Amino acid sequence: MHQRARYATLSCIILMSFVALYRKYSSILTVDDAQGLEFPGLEGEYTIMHPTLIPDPPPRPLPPVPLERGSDGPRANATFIILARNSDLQGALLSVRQLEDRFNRRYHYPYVFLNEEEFTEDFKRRIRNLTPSKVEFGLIPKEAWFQPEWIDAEKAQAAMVRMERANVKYGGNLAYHNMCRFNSGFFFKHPLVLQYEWYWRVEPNIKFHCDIIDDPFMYMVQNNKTYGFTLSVYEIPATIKNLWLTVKDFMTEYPEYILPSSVNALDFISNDGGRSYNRCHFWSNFEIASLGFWRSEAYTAFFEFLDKTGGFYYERWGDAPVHSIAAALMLPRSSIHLFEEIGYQHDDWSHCPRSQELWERGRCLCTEKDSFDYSWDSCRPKWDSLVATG
Ligand SMILES: Nc1nc2c(ncn2[C@@H]2O[C@H](COP(=O)(O)OP(=O)(O)O)[C@@H](O)[C@H]2O)c(=O)[nH]1
Ligand SMILES: *[C@@H]1O[C@H](CO)[C@@H](O)[C@H](O)[C@H]1NC(C)=O
Ligand SMILES: *[C@@H]1O[C@H](CO)[C@@H](O)[C@H](O)[C@H]1NC(C)=O
Ligand SMILES: [Mg+2]
Repeated sequence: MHQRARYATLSCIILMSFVALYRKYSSILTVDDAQGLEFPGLEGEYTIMHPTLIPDPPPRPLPPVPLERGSDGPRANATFIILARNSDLQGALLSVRQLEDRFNRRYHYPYVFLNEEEFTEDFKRRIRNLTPSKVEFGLIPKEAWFQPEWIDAEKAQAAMVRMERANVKYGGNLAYHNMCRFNSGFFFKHPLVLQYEWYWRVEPNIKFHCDIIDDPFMYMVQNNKTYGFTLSVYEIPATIKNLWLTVKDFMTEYPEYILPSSVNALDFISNDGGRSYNRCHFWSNFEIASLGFWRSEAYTAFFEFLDKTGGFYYERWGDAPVHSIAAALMLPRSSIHLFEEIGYQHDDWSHCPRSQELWERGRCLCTEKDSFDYSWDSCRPKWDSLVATG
């Protein structure tokens, strides 16, 4: 009995399955049913099969983004500055293309490319092809780039060999030393750069993760900001052995250029009120800043004081700690700005906006997981606590 009941149930299920399958597919098996839709004006000639219509999901409400923001409105007296070699062409193209797509197609700020050699015609042609903006290509004067005569060449060479052996990043690369000195003391004096008040430093091969909807230059102008950054990191100790000692000598000699520590950003770069440097610096591969600050009497004195010690060659001082130390000592902290909304990547280091609102508004490619901001060698927590103390 049990056996028969089981067979009966099983047969029943199989039969019902066939019925269900037939009902499901009979409509597409029957050609007659499919002859529904006709194109007006082509009666009888063309018919199409009923498509299986999958309705679109309801549109996700998007934050209001003024897509053509920037088409009018005021512009800052500003430019992009890209230092590059001819061999950096591919990376420069990628950077400019992203900058245009994410921001500058709506603003048309100009570009200044700088190089210690002449840019090739191919370089110029391919860059110009990416933007309707004015693009200028400048040659760096020799004295703004190469190791000066008064540097003891043997001592500099020995230092490079020592750093190379000790695996100090770029320590043995003379061009890198030249580049750091140029970016510390000369780029803002180049004739093509003298035409402007503001700059945005861009490197080849960087990434912009998000739409940059509002004009960062106008933000700087309208909010009385002087220096803007996205990433901040700890410097490699072996590159700056005597930098802070030199800075302390400068502070003793020129106290008039140093703001009180209740006003400046000293606490970002020192954990002990200035006795030592904690190696925090704003990463200068991205900078949106005032050229006037670097041209000021205070910064000129600062750069010349550092330069005459030879530290750009006898050590490997980077332009990032040099810029950052000057900004932290000589500017009110309120005039230094973190561009949280600008998703940015340099090599493996990435900044991605944390807030959901900014992330959606910028249609960012990155996610918070990619962000370097709160990893162990980021100075972002230091910056946060400085801002929190007001
Ligand atoms: N013209 C020129 N540009 C250089 C030279 N070395 C570096 N640069 C540029 O200087 C910037 C920093 O160099 P990079 O190699 O990215 O150094 P990093 O960012 O410190 O790792 C980039 O914009 C490079 O294209 C050089 O010898 N000549
Ligand atoms: C922009 O700034 C530079 C440098 O200060 C100045 O020489 C130039 O006249 C300014 N241009 C405009 C359009 O205001
Ligand atoms: C703007 O900043 C400068 C220093 O960068 C400061 O001297 C000046 O008082 C500030 N002005 C306003 C209106 O905040
Ligand atoms: Mg770089």
